Amino acid sequence: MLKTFLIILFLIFVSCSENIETPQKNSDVAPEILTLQGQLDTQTGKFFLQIKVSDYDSLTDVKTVSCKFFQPESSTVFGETNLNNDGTEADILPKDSLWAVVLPIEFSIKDSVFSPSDTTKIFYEGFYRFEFLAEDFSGKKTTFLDSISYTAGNPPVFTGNFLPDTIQFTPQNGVTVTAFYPNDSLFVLNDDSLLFQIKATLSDQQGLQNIKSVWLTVQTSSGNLVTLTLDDKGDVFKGDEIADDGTFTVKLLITKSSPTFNFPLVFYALDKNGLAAEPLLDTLSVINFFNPTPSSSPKTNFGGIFE
Ligand SMILES: [Ca+2]
Ligand SMILES: [Ca+2]
Ligand SMILES: [Ca+2]
Repeated sequence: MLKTFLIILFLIFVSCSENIETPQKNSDVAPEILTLQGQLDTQTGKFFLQIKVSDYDSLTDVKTVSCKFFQPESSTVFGETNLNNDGTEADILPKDSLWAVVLPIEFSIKDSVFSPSDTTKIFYEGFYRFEFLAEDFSGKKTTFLDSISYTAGNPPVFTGNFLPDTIQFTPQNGVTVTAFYPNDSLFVLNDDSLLFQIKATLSDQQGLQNIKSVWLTVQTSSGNLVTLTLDDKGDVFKGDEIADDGTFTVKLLITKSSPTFNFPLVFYALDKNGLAAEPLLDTLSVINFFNPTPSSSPKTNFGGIFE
């Protein structure tokens, strides 16, 4: 009798101490999804997602967090993935309230543009939509819908350019090179070659640092297309006087071997979001008394600029 009483007393004690140390799990409460943070890294094309999930019982009661993802303007599920909370990849700390994942590059990338210096990615603009599902160990589920907007901004704009209108080689005192610049300025040199600058000025609503590359093409008299990069790095060799001022420059040499020809020039620019400026067209006229006719067939020394 006493023994039975002691056992009952012991059982009451054990059940009471359990109640004190671990509160009764309320399995009627589903996890709660709180805040979505996300960002498209336009350098790598990676789309980071991080979501805050809480659970009334405890953080460790959240079993899985997954999400379906949709491209802008699309109602078709592009993909579905689990988010991590183990402190690996995009997740910073393990077993906290933040779950994270990196979505595949194919999700956000629309196209790639090749410029002379590198490859730029173009991404879908608009609202990327996400449908989250969190489930706890008692099988309670919560869904949460949210979106992240991405806009690429505005393309760069050419605000001006500067180069000679005409370069002339004449047999005076040996060879005289004359460069006729816009606004009637003249540059005269007694030599058989001329080193001159080509400049382009640009603006971008996202700031000059948003401009990624500026280049021009020169069409030779035989139809070849030569590409030249313009710099805004204060590179003296390229003739750029001030770095990061929006004036992009290249320095070129022209010699009396150049044919008489109106060389078509096209200026191009691309920003870091892959947006292209409206191309700027110009012409450089070469009048050469030593070489009066343009070449009729492609030159063998392919790569010359004014040939
Ligand atoms: Ca975490
Ligand atoms: Ca821009
Ligand atoms: Ca500059």
